[in-house]
Amino acid sequence: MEPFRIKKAAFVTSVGQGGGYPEKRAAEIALVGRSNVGKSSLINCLTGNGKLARISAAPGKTRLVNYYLVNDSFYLVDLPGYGFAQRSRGERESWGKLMESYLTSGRVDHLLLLLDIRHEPTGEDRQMFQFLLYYGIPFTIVATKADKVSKSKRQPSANQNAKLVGAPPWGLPFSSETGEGRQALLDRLDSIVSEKLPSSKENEAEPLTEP
Ligand SMILES: Nc1nc2c(ncn2[C@@H]2O[C@H](COP(=O)(O)OP(=O)(O)OP(=O)(O)O)[C@@H](O)[C@H]2O)c(=O)[nH]1
Ligand SMILES: [Mg+2]
Repeated sequence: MEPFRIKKAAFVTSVGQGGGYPEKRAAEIALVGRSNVGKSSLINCLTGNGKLARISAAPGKTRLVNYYLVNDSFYLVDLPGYGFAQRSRGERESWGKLMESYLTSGRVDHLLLLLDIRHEPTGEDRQMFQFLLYYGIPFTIVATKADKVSKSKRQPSANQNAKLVGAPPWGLPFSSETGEGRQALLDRLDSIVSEKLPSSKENEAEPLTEP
């Protein structure tokens, strides 16, 4: 299979609690995970545009549901992170409402659940995993900041974190700093998107006739 390439990626819109989601004309792949785990950085790394999504060393940078359209064929959706202790109760509640309305909207086709490769998953990570199981949302576990652990520990730590969150014991080690795991993730997204959206050739195929 040809390695998948991103030819273009552009910001589409930001959505808050008031709604205003874009027309559902492309597959949606959304990123969830703790604040500061590297969701926005992963989008920038995948798209090769360091300025596309706002990133910050301080947790809580992404506050809205941000849509990026890739190759005119699928959306990457950046979500605000959870587990950010400094947030007020009101902020946590509005985060919960925003996430719940997005994740139960039936719009999301695949979730990337990001877990920091260095740390054991938290109770909130496990809750998020239970939530996506409950709603039957297909997922991939991505172990971020892989550059922070030695090479020999990367795959075992990614697998262990997937297991600890309650998922089958496989995670994809990923680093936005070095690009490790980038092509593997792109190829995975490509196969997710092509299964979701039959190619135009298939759409144009002659209808099957009864023998
Ligand atoms: N070493 C290393 N640092 C990373 C990596 N990915 C992200 N970071 C750093 O981690 C911090 C947080 O990154 P963000 O991408 O803003 O994290 P986020 O998950 O979008 O955070 P919120 O928007 O608060 O939910 C930044 O300082 C990044 O530079 C990585 O692969 N390796
Ligand atoms: Mg962010």
